[in-house]
Amino acid sequence: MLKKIAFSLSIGFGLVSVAGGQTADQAWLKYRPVNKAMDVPARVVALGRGPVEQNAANELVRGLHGITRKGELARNIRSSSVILGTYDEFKKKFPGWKPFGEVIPTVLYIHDDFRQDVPLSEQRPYQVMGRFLPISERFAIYRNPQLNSQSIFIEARNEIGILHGAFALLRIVASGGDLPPAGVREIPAMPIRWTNEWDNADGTIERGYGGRSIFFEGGKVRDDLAPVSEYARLLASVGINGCNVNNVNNAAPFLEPEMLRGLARIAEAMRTWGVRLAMSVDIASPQKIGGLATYDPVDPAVKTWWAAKVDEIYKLIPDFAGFTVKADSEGQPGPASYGRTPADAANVLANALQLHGGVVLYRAFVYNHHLDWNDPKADRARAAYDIFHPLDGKFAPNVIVQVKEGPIDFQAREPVSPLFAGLEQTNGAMELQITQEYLGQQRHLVYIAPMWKQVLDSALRADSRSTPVKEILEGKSFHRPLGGMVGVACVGRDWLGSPMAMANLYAFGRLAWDPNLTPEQIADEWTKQMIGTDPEVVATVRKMLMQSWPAYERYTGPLGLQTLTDITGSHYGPNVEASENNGWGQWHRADHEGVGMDRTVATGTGYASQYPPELAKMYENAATTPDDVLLFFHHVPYTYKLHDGKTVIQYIYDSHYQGAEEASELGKEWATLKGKVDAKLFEDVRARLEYQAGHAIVWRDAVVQYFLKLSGILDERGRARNYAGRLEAEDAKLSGYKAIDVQPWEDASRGKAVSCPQEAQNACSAEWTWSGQPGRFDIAVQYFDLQGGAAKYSILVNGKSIAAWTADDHFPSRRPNGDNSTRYTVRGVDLKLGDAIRVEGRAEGSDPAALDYIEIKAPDARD
Ligand code: GCW
Repeated sequence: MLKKIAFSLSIGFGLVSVAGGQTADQAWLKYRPVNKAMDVPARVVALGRGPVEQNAANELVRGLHGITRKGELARNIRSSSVILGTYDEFKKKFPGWKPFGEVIPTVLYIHDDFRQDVPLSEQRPYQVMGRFLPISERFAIYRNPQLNSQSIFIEARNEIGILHGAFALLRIVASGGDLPPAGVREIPAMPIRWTNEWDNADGTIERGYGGRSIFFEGGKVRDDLAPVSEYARLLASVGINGCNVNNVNNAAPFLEPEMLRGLARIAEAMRTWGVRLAMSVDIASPQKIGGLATYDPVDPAVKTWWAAKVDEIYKLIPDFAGFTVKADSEGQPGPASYGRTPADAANVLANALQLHGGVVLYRAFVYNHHLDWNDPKADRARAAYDIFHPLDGKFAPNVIVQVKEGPIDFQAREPVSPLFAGLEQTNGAMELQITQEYLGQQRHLVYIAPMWKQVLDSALRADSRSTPVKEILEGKSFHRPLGGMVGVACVGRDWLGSPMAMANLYAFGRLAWDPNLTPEQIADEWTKQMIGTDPEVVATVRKMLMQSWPAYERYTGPLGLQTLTDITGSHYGPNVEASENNGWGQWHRADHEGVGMDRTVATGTGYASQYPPELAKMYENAATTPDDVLLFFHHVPYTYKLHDGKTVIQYIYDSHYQGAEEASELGKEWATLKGKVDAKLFEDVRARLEYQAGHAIVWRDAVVQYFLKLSGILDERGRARNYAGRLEAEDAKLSGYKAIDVQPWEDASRGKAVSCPQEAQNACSAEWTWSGQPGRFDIAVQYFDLQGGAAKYSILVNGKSIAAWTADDHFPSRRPNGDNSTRYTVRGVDLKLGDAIRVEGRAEGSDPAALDYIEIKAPDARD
């Protein structure tokens, strides 16, 4: 203990997190001891005194101390040490020293004026980009036999590179790995590696599922910004170098002077972690908060207003990274109000920022959400390309067009946006969603890295060349200096709200740093740091993570149908028709005959033609369109045969059954790790996976019974609407409970459930008599857990209670439906002929203890 105190004093911060505080070690920076850790010197020497370098040294000491139980900050290189420094510092300390294998990225050569002997910050006309060039973030880690073979050098051009190097070394040590004999040399693939947070000034977070904002509360920046520093530490550990902290919607108040002073504090909290602050701005700000009569971007007064505002920001935040803009989209004002283009708007901001070295991330998520759904040519997917492709070459050099990875909106599967290939003379960044808005909102385990990786590797074949998306973003394909990846994270005071979801934040940073990493590699790295280095744990978690996205796609919306969820509401549970008959344009056009959106040139919206010729040709024809996006491009009859000969309708049935089965596998795999992982984590993840398995059944049954009714075509395997062991609540002997029609109908088994009305004094019951074989069974109770109260349920056999629970979760929606339909399973119940099985429900508040069915099945293998 004494040692611990001495240690923490010597490095200036506590080892143990403050009780109740939000810390990076709740995520993957745990720095736990590992078996046979690599041999690292205990002494850490920073050659320079700069704040980022000092921070890197402190982090190394903290990490090494945790993992190897030794680690101290030292001033002199007496014995073997880990030595950190910039090139200049190494040169001074070790005469004759040369950088270890310096590599200049190819993209730099595109600037005729790039000179290796001139500091990056002084290079013009791309001065603005100097701050963003990946080369300023490169690092090398190696043992230098000429100087001291026991020592490890971490060298970089700039301090920020040293920080990346320190984290890279810690990652190796924490994973139980070793430094390769040839050392490690890394340079990030892309300059822009940012997260976007959709935090509002009042402390709420749009599409956030991990609690309230760590940045804002009550219209102001929070007093306690310790969690912000911890977040920046997490981001830095995976190479993220920018964070936009406020929502792209409702951004105007953030430019008010008091808020800017608060933002300066946030920037300060992140600065020593090399994470630069960016903010979202409302294009109408000159009018909304500036008192001007207009916000027309080409109006001289508007230009002057922005220039002055930007000056004000840089006085407070000298390393401010830039603006993100959502305009002319989903109700946000934009240049279209004045007949101006996105380029007009972006360039006004860019010109103001250019003087200070800032950039504009202008979002291509611009579309009309009042489309006419009766118009077969209307297509939201077309919008980004239709609007931005004609503007290619018209954006200022420090503008980056931020394009969502697919043409719609973060669905479980979309084709890659054609706009990546449609901007050859414009910088492009890809926007991904780390927060799982459409992917189970962190209640479902969905590891998204495999999807991102597919997108990054997608060959768009622009100009009939090899132009995978990752090379476009890296700037290689079209020689663009500024590109990258932006991840919408929406972390809150409970990080992402689920421990396993942190794998996505981790993976995002790692892929933006190096898109050639595989999702499996990243899963292993994360698991070793977050959960444990035991090979069985690593292999099992990797398997679970890798299964999770395909499973989710199968039980929600396969074949490119998109996530068949409540599009105008929660974006969570199943609601197949919600996307139809409204202007939002996420249509799948399912009718009695067939399903899918015709986006061909010949008979549809023509979207397919936005791709470079080879892909356009492939997507134009259903026979050459990959099955997994078939219904995104084509409207086909249910009997249309996929590449393996299966019909579309049978695929829909099979996929949902398979996906739900795979979701239940996840829980079984995790169960094998009992005793091998932290007990609290084990129970937390176990409960979540059990919920997910139940909710996957809700999804399965909803989509399957919907398409069965619509198509009238039976499931060849007889499963659709034949539920073995299921006893419907509406068929039970009811006391107090009344049958209700659930909306949408497909969210309840056979469309009906029972609900406990007020006149029943809140106490109701449903009873069934067991008429099957005697034996031991699992009994699943499917009920609706509404947020307006904590209803109580119990299940009794012959009057004897066998389980009781409270429905006190906070699911979306206030009506019983697929958002809140939940399964509780009692395992190992003995039943004999004639036994009375009763579920009692006690309503509370506006939660009427609604009940869908019970299902009696052979015991699950996991027990
Ligand atoms: O997917 C939609 C979300 C909105 C979001 C919007 C966007 C911030 O449902 O919540 O608004 O995308 O990306 O701008």
